[in-house]
Amino acid sequence: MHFSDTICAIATPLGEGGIGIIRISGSDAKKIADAVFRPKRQHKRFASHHLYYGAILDPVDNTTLDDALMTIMIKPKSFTAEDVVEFHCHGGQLVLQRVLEVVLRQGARLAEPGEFTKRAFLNNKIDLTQAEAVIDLIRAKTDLSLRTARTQLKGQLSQKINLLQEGIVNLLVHIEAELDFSDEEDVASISDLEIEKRLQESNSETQRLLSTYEEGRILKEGINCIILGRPNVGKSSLLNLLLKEERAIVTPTPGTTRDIIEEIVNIKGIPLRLMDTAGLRETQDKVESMGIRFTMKRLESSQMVLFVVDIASNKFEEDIKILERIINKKIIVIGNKIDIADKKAQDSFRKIFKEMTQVEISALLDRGAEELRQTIYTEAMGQKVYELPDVIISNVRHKNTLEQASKAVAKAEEALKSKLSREFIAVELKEAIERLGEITGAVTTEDILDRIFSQFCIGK
Ligand SMILES: Nc1nc2c(ncn2[C@@H]2O[C@H](COP(=O)(O)OP(=O)(O)OP(=O)(O)O)[C@@H](O)[C@H]2O)c(=O)[nH]1
Ligand SMILES: [Mg+2]
Repeated sequence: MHFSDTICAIATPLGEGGIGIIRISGSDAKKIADAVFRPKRQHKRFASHHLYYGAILDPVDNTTLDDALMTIMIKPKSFTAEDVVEFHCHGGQLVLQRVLEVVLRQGARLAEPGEFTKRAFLNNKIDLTQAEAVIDLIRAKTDLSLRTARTQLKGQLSQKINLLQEGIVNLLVHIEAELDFSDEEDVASISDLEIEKRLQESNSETQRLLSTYEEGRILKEGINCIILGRPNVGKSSLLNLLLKEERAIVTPTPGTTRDIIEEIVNIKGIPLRLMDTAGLRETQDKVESMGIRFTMKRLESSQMVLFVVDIASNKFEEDIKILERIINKKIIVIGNKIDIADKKAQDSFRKIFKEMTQVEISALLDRGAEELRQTIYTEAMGQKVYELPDVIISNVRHKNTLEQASKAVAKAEEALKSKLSREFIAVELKEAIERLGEITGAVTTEDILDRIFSQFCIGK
C-alpha cells in the first residue's frame, strides 16, 4: 500500500528527558531531513541505518534549533516499510515542539495515535496480532506479561491461528471439490468420519487456545484487589508488607486510613492493583463514613478481597457480619497479628473461617508474606497453576473472534451429524476461516482498525 502523505510526531513521552525523538515516516522523509538537518561533516548522501551528528535548522532563517543525531532508515527496511527519519534531540518539551513545527512546515502532517504501527500493518510489515502486541509490550507491568507480549510480537500467535485456518481451508477444499465434481470419477471423496475427525481436531485446538484467555487477561490487565476489614486490624500494614515499603500510614488509632490508597504489586507475575481502605464499622465521624462509602463502591469493581482479621482479638462476630455481605468475589481471609495471638485465639480463628481460604500472618514482623503471595496467585489463577503454554491469548478481541470461529466449526459438526448436505458444512467452514482471518488481520474493516490503533499513543 502506498500513502501519499508523510507523517511525523514526537515519539518520546512529554516532559523533560535525556533525549527526545522526532519520528518522520513517508515518501518525503528524506527530503525533509535534507532541508532541516546540517551534518557536522559533509556527506555525499546519508547512508541507511547510520547515525549522523549535526544541527537542526529552521530553513527560513537558518537559526539552529538544536544539536541532534539523525538517522535515516530507507524503505522497506524500517518499522513502517516507508522511509523513516528520526531526530534524536535534547529531551525538552519546547525544543521538541520547535523541531516538530519545522518538520510540519516542510509538508509532513501530525501522525494520529498509533499511525506508525498502523502503516507497518497496512504495509504488511506485521500482522494485526503483532501490532496489538506492540501496545501490550509498552504497557506490560510484569515480566510474565512482557513475555506474553514478546511471543505475540514475534508472530507465534499468528502462526497458531494460521495453522488452524489452514486445517480448515484444507478440509473445505476437499468438500468443495467433491461438490463441484461429484459426477467425475477421479475426485477422491472424503468420508463423514474423516470430516468429523478433522472438525474435532480443529475444535479442540481452538478450545485449548481459548482456555488460556482467563490467565492471559489476568497477566496483562492484572486484577483489582481490595483490602477490607474492621479498623485497626492491620490493613495498611498488610499493604506495606506486600509493597515492601512504608506506603500507608500505620498508627494504633482505629480509623487511620480514610482515602483509598492504590498501588500495583507484582505477585509472581500477576500485576495486582492493591487498594488499602478505611476500616469498616458504624461511625458518627463524617470523614470516616465517607471513606467507608468509597470503600463499598470500590468493592464492586474488585475481583479479589483480602479480608483482614485481628486474630489476637479472638472476637470475630463483627468480621463475620461484614464477610456475609461480600458476594461473588474471590476472598482470602487473613489472620493478622499472629505474633501476639494465643493458641486459643488461633484455634478459634481456624475453626470459624474453615470454609474459606485462610492465611495467618504478622504484618508487623513480616511473617507469612510468602505463603500469602502464593495463596493470592493460586486464588487468582484458579486451580490451573501449571506452566503456562508459550502461546496464550490475552486480548478480548482475539477471544471473541476465536469463539465465533469455534461456533461455526461446532455448527459444521452438527450439520454433519444431522446428515445435511455438505454445502451446509462448507458455509460454516467459510465462516470459521473468515473469523480466523480477522484475528491476524487478513480480513479486516476500517472499524476494527480504528478501534485497535486509537488505543496507541502518538508517535507509536
Ligand atoms: N502485634 C502486631 N501489631 C500489628 C500487626 N499489624 C499491625 N499491627 C499494629 O496494629 C495497629 C493498626 O495497624 P494499621 O495497619 O494501621 O491498621 P489498619 O487496619 O490500617 O487501621 P485503620 O486504617 O485505622 O482501619 C498499628 O499499631 C500496627 O502497628 C501485627 O502483625 N502484629
Ligand atoms: Mg489503615
